[in-house]
Amino acid sequence: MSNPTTPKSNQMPVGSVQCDNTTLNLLKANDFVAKAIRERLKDVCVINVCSSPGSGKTTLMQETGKRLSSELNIAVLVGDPETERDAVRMREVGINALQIVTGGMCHIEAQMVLQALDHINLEGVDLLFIENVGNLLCPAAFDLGEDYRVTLLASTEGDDKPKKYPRMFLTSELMLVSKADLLPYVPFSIEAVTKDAREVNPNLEMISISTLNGDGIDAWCNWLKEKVAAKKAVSLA
Ligand SMILES: Nc1nc2c(ncn2[C@@H]2O[C@H](COP(=O)(O)OP(=O)(O)OP(=O)(O)O)[C@@H](O)[C@H]2O)c(=O)[nH]1
Ligand SMILES: [Mg+2]
Repeated sequence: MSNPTTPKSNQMPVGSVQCDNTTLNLLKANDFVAKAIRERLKDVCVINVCSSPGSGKTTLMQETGKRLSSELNIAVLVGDPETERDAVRMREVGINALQIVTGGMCHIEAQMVLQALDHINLEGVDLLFIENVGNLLCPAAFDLGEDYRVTLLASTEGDDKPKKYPRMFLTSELMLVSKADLLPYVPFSIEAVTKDAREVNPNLEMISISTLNGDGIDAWCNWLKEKVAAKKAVSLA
């Protein structure tokens, strides 16, 4: 579970120095709102789902909803620069979903989540996914009050991404290598990507998944159930 005393905005790759700048001050304001979200969602396990555009976030949420809705009450906030298409896709499979249209912005900010919370019914919800805008850069800096950050990296994107976009992988608890069904057809090494990602973040967990043939989906669902149970145990303590 992410530690609220070390904001994601302040975590830097090993061997780099953090400079004081305007953006950093804005991020400190974002961290303040993220803290308010954590206070408000004490009983809900919140997962911030990040990736490049098209890596399979919405498809995975749909599949997860289908598999877990009999056990867990799931809701989704989904961010996109334009359109409500992803929220519509979630609702088509019976998931309680609300679209955050960022108006062209390349990430979700905590204040957008805080506003959205007033427009979605979270009564009895165990698990709230926040599908971030497709982007491996900006979303990394914005704490959304989540308990866990999960980053998808599709096999079609290349296995060099963790070192090129380190902050995303540094600030995530889990990396999902998605579209694993395509691994036989693309030059992508699970060993290489895991090695690079763990050099960036030694604590990063990894599961390889495919929504097409079901590989890794049980492991992913078990991971989620564990995290929901852990959050409930903390909130009841
Ligand atoms: N081969 C394969 N294709 C997949 C898999 N998961 C998703 N896709 C396809 O990848 C495309 C993008 O999937 P989405 O779920 O829309 O991706 P996304 O990350 O939500 O995209 P944005 O919200 O636009 O960032 C769709 O055509 C999916 O059918 C998978 O496991 N294997
Ligand atoms: Mg999507």
